Amino acid sequence: MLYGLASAAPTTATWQSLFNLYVELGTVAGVVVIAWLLYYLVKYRARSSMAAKVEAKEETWKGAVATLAVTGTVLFIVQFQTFASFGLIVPPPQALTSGLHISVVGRQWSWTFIYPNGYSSGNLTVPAGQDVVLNVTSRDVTHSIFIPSLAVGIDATPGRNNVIWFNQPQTGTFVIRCRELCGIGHAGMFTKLVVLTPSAYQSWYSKLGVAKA
Ligand SMILES: [Cu+2]
Repeated sequence: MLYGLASAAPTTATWQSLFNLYVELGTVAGVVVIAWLLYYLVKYRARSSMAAKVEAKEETWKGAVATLAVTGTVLFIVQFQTFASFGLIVPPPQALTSGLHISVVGRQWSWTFIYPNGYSSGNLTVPAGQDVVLNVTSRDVTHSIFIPSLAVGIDATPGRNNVIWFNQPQTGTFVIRCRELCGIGHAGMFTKLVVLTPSAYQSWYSKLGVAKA
């Protein structure tokens, strides 16, 4: 729990473990590189003898080979997780067939959520424990919808329909914000996700005024 993720949803946990792995590898790489620098700083401190200069020149090649080896090893390790993570944002078949589909339109500087019955709102309200599929686009410039505590987000691109999904098992209220700099009102482009119990959601949804077609 590095920055307080609220959700126990499976995709959120996977993102968190991926994030933790990158932090751990980055920490190891940082410690190795800085220790190496300090070692060389002492070992090859200014000396005037020719033998020391020749030795330093030979060591440069060793350093280059070692750097490539470390970089290659780290890339080899992270490629598996990186490629696996690409599949995380793709909704599984059951989410596409039986999930709650909501259209999301970004504009400077607000979000609109359109429900299956045509009702639209500036907030997102969903039932807990259900797959929610967001079909995201933009009316003007590129935005990016982001729910930090669920580790869910995708770009809102004009002329495109980008799909993201989540399943939040617990009720609560979460911040939704834009994470793509989109103009002078960008910082204020946030709203809320309200996760209700399934029965509370049903009674909320059944009372909605349906927008005129
Ligand atoms: Cu924006």
